[in-house]
Amino acid sequence: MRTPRQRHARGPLAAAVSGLAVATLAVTLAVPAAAAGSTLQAAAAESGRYFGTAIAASRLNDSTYTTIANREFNMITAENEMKMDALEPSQNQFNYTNGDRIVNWARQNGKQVRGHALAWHSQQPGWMQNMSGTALRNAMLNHVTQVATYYRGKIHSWDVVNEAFADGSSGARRDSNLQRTGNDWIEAAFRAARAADPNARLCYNDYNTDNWAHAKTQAVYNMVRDFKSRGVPIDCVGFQAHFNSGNPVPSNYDTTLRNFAALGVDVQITELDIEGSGSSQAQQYQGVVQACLSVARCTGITVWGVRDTDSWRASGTPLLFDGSGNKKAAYTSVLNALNAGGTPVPNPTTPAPNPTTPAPNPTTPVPNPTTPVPNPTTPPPTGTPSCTATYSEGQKWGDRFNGTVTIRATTNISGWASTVTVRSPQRISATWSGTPTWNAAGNVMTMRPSGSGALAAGQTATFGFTVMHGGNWTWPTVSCSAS
Ligand code: 9MR
Repeated sequence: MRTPRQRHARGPLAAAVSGLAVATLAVTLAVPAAAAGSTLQAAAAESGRYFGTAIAASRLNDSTYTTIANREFNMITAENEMKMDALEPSQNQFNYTNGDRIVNWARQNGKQVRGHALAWHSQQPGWMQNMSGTALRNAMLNHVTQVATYYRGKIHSWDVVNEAFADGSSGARRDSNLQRTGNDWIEAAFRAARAADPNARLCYNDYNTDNWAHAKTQAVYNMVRDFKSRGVPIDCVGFQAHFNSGNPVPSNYDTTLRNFAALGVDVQITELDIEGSGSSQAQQYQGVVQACLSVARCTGITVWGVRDTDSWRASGTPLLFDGSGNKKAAYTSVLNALNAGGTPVPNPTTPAPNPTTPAPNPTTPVPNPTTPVPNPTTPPPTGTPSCTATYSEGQKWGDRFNGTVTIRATTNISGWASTVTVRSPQRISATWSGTPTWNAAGNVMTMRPSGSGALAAGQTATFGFTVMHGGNWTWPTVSCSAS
């Protein structure tokens, strides 16, 4: 199958336009070519998917950590801070401090949030562990309602119920205080979550459900099928995907994902980590990414931490960055697999973007009009900072399209800002690989680099965005100014 990039390969016109662009100082051109994504989020977005990570609030003041997280990922899960014990330490007294730190960090950086987790047998606050019967059922439903209401509008997907099935060959529900309140506790939690936040995708999330032949996988499948047939509000199934030598990536992983998706739910890989190192680890990561990319309703992948040293299984070095923040072989294999393209996520199965991208802020100053615009008729004195901006068309869907902008430094520059202007009724609903600000009308985005914007002459940087087109397919105009 041809990838989106192959479909939009450069033609003679594009080559000619590109030549012009290099000779021009500030360009507002549209070139039908897409560069391979140079970050995980950019590469995943080419096929309409997200790429996420778990974040720990305690590490948000570690700049190596936040730099990688901001650059590579556009979906954020709180590793522990939005669990029941964290949010409701005393009954009906909620503490959102650390959950908010993560949600706010994500939103301020233009990222979406997976909520984890509303109801779970584990990490319950002490007061809940000792409850049973109707009192526990009501306490659980109150927790679901309160938390989903508090975060309403900010959550892409909620893990509504986590890990409710037993391991092994029984195919039974896991015994727990919640299960003992009655077999319908899971659907009750889903209905409460839907009522509290009708726009969040509602997921069932579990581990050891990757191999299609396993009894636990079949049991979850049967529950989801039953929920769909009875109208229980479930939108997605999360596959945690914690792998190691005793629990390897199954060769039938794509079958599992495809069969669940065929029930009419999205599937997401929600906590991916694979113990190991080197090419063996890299190959297994590649297999997981390829499995997701082969299933249209596999809408995104989240790894369970940033660096190996951040992992709950640190000794197994299961993540994509080493303890110093260097990219591992596994990183490269994931990036390459994403860039190889896959089945695009079709429009109807993707949630409308929640307003998790910071809304255009009328108090944010518009791009500074006093910044001198390079004069295109006069060649600049050698050394005057300058850059070009080139638009490339990306994946298209019924309601939206992706675009990327390549910034090329034509001199050595210490920073850049690029404006992207969309036309009514278009609006930009998501961005990656940069920090956006907006004009008051919301139609002009100024994108600045998230880290240093320094580029040597000839070097490039890329950022991307999604446009909800509202029927207007006109390409945005883009320009660049350098300092
Ligand atoms: O990574 C989390 C670790 O920091 C916690 O100590 C642990 C406590 O249960 O939970 C870990 O995250 C788990 C996730 O919430 C659910 N799936 C399994 C994850 C790894 O244990």
